[in-house]
Amino acid sequence: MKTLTLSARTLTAAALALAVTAGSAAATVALPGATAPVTGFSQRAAPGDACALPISDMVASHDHVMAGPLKLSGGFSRATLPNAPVGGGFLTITNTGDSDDRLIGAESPLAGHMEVHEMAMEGDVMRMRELADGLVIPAGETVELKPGGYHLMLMELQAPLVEGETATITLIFENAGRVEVPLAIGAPNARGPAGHGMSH
Ligand SMILES: [Cu+2]
Repeated sequence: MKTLTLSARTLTAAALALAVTAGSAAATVALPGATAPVTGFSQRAAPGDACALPISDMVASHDHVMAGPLKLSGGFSRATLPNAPVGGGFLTITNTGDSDDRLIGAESPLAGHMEVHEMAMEGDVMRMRELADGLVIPAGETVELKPGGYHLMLMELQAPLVEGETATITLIFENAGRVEVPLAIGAPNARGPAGHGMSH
C-alpha cells in the first residue's frame, strides 16, 4: 500500500482541498487564494474541451449513469490552481444488485493516471492513501466518495480543472466493468455537484 506523504507544497494544498469538511473554518484558512486566480484560465484550458464533448449526450436524459446494477450519480470535481499536480473526483455509487462489486480503478484523458484513495487521520496528520485492493461497493448499499473521505485522485493532471466545465472519467469495476461518468467541475471548495444543492 502506497502512502502519499504530503511534503510537497502543491500536494499539501491539494490534499487540504480534499480534506475540507463541512463548515470548517480551518479549511477556509488553509486555502488562501484558492478561489481567486482561476479567472482567466478557462481560455487556456481549450485542449480539455474535446474531452467533454461526449458528455452532453450522456447526461441529456438523466442525472445518473447505470452500469449493470450500479447507479452512479452526483459526480463532481473541483477547480484546480495552475500547475496543481492532482485533482479530486467525487460521486455516489449505489449497488442495487445482490452481490458486492468493487471499484478497482479509474482513467481519464485529463490525468496521467488515477487512483482510488481514502483519507484518514494518522495521529494528528490527515493523510490520503491508495486503496490497493479497491473500494468495495456492498450489495444493496450506497458508497459516497466525497471530500474528506473516499475519493478519486486524478494524478499528473494534463491541464487545470476549470470551474463550469465537465471532466470525463472512466470507472473500472470488478464486476460491472468500465463505465464513463461525468464530473461537473465546481469551485475549489465545492462540496457537491453544482445545481444539486450543497447540503447532501
Ligand atoms: Cu487522494
